[in-house]
Amino acid sequence: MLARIDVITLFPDWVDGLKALGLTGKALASGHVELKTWNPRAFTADVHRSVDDRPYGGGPGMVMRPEPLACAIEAARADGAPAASVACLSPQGRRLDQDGVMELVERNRLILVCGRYEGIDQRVLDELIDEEWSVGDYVLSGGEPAAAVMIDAVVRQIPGVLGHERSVVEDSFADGLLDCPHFTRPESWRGRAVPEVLTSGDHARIAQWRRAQALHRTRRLRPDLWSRRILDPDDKAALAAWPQEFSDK
Ligand code: 4GN
Repeated sequence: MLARIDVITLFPDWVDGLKALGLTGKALASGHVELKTWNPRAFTADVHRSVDDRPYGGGPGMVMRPEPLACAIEAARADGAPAASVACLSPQGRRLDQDGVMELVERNRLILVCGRYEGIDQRVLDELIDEEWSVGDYVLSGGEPAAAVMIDAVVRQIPGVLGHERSVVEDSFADGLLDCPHFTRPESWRGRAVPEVLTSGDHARIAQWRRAQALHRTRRLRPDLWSRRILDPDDKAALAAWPQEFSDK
């Protein structure tokens, strides 16, 4: 189970911010997982502490210099228990989904490398990076926001991190489905009533309604997920109990 995350970054504030905020902050403060940042700038030897340089072959922008980055990765790797791999966040990476999150949380340690500028020198990737992950098909100006997304998704799966243990299993995607709708007081708000079933106190019926809603939403909004779903007995029971909710209204 994940106990430690190391992030190699020129902007440690991006990642250290996670320690102060919300659920990730609580998980880090309570010692469920340790988060440590390593700044390549601290591994520079020149007077200007430069971490980037002009690209061979010309062109716009700068490239991260290999040596400070490599030294930061190696320092992180040498500190503490061995990590199975070093990962980099990039648009070329494996697309992160809930299955990927569950794989990552099983590891004892994650080392995440955040690139900046036009990119990382390819030789560092070849020499020291074992895997690449992407949080979606778009370009960010640095790997930090992608790392923050990955860290948040992973940390909330560590047992004991969520106050309500049930919330994790009932989450969107825990079961390959989108989440059901949620309601709180008042029972009527701006002329909109809470679905009657939710105030019925019939917990089995409520669970079936929620499942039918999740199935309906997934079919309507995410046909890609829907086409891969094999309806299990609970799905079929929910659909049989709530045919109107599932039909397209
Ligand atoms: C990750 C990193 C997008 C993602 C990134 C993503 C920084 N953009 N989709 N940008 O997960 C040059 C050096 C681009 C690293 C990279």
